[in-house]
Amino acid sequence: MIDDTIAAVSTPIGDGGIGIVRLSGPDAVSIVDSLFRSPKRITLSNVESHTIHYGSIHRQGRIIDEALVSVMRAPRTYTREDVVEINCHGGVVATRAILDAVLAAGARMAERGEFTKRAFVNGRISLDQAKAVMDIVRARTALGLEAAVDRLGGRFTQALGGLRTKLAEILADLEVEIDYPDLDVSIEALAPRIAACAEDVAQLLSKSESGRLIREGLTVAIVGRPNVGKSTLLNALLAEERAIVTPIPGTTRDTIEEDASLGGIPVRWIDTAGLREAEHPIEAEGVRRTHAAIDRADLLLLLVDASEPKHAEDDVVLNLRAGVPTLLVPNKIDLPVVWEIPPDGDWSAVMPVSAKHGTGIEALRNEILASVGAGTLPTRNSVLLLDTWERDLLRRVGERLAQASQTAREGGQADMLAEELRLAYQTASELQGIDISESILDAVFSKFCVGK
Ligand SMILES: Nc1nc2c(ncn2[C@@H]2O[C@H](COP(=O)(O)OP(=O)(O)OP(=O)(O)O)[C@@H](O)[C@H]2O)c(=O)[nH]1
Ligand SMILES: [Mg+2]
Repeated sequence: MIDDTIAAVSTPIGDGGIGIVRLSGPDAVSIVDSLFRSPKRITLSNVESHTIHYGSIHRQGRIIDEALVSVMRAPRTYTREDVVEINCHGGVVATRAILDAVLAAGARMAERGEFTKRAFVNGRISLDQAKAVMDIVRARTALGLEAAVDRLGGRFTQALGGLRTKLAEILADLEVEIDYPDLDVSIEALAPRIAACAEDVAQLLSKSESGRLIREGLTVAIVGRPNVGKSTLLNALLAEERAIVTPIPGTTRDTIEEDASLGGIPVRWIDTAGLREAEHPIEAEGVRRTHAAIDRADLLLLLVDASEPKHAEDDVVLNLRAGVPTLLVPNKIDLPVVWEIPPDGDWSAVMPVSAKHGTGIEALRNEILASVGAGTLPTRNSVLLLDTWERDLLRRVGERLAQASQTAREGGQADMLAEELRLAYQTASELQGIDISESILDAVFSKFCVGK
C-alpha cells in the first residue's frame, strides 16, 4: 500500500506557455486545497472528480500564481491514485515556487518515473506499457513514436502472453506423460510445437533489431581525403545546403554533425575534415576530430574521387579499420571515371555516386540501412521496441526453447524436457513483468524523467 503523496513539475524545464505541477497520492487533494483560493470559494475536497477549477495558489498569505486545478479521484487516473494537476503560467520561477509550496504542505518530491511506476504497481498498466510511455516521451522519429504507441497498446505483452499459453499447454501434456507413462504421449510429437514457439521468439528478436536502431539511432561518418566531395555528399543526404562546399582542398576544418531520419531511423550524419598530413594546426585539430568521429561511428562511408587516379592520401582512408560496416563510395561519377577499385578492400559494398547531381544517393541510403541490419526500410509492423535488458531475456527464452526443442527431437527424458520448458516459461513471465524484483523495477523507472 502506497501511503505518501508525490509531486513534481511535469512539463519541461524552461519558459513555456503553461507549466504543470502534478501530485499523486492519498493527500493530493487536501494538500492543494490548503494552498488554493478561488473567487467562488470552492473547496477542492468537495468537488466532483475530473473537474477543473480556476483560482490562485497562495503561500504564507501571498499569491504565487493564477492557476487552473484539475482534480481527478482514484481509480480513474494515470496512477489509479488521487491525482491533482496545477496548471500555472509557464516559466521556471512560478512552477518551481508552486512545487515548493506543495512540498512544504506535505507532498514528497517524486523520483524519476515514479508516477508511471505507481500506475504499474497499482495494476493500471503492464511493465511493457510503462516502458512504452518512456519510448513515447523519447521518440525521435515518427516511426519511433508509432512503434511506441503500438507497444503502449500492449502488442508485445500480447505476443508474450500467447507464447506463455502455448508453453503451458505443452507443459501440461508433458505432465500427463510423466504422471501416466502408460498413456504413451510421444515426446517426439511435442518437438514441432516447441520449435514453433522458438520460431515465435526468433521473430520477436529480429523485430527488436530494427527497434534497437529506432531507439538508439545510428551515427554515420563520411571520411575521405580533402576535396573528394564529403561536404557535397552530406548536403545531398540531408537534401539541404548544410556544409560549405568549395573547390579548395581543406574547406571543412571541423566536424559537422546533423540529425536527420533515414527511413524512420534517427541518424546522426557527420561530415569530417579531409584526412591528410596536415601542417596547419587548425587543420591538424580537424584531422584529430575526424579520427574521433570514426571511433564513434556505427557506419563509415569511405569517399574517393573517381574522376582522379588514386592518391597516396586515399590509401590512408582505405586502410582505416574501424570494425564497423564500411561502404566504399566512389564520387563524381558524372565525370570520366579513372579510379580503379582495389579488388581486396575491406568494405561491405561499393556504391558509386555523383553527390553533386544526386545520382546513386537513394541506393546509398538503402545500402546503409541494409548494412546495419535494418534490411528493407522498417515498417510499423516490423518494429518492436525493446531495451537491452528485455532483449537479453528474450534471447534467453529463445536459447532455452532451442535446447528443449533438441531434447524433444532426440526423444530425451520427459522430466528433463519439462525442466527446460519451465525455465523458458519463467523467463517469459519475468519479461512480462510478472515475477519482477524491486531492483529491476527501480532500474526500469529510474530511466524516466522526474514528473512522468
Ligand atoms: N563533378 C562533380 N564535382 C563534385 C561532386 N561532388 C563534389 N564535387 C566538387 O568537388 C569539390 C569539393 O567538394 P567538397 O564537398 O567541398 O569536398 P570535401 O571532401 O568536403 O572537401 P574538404 O572539406 O576540403 O575535405 C567542389 O568543387 C564540389 O563542387 C560530384 O559528384 N561531381
Ligand atoms: Mg568538406
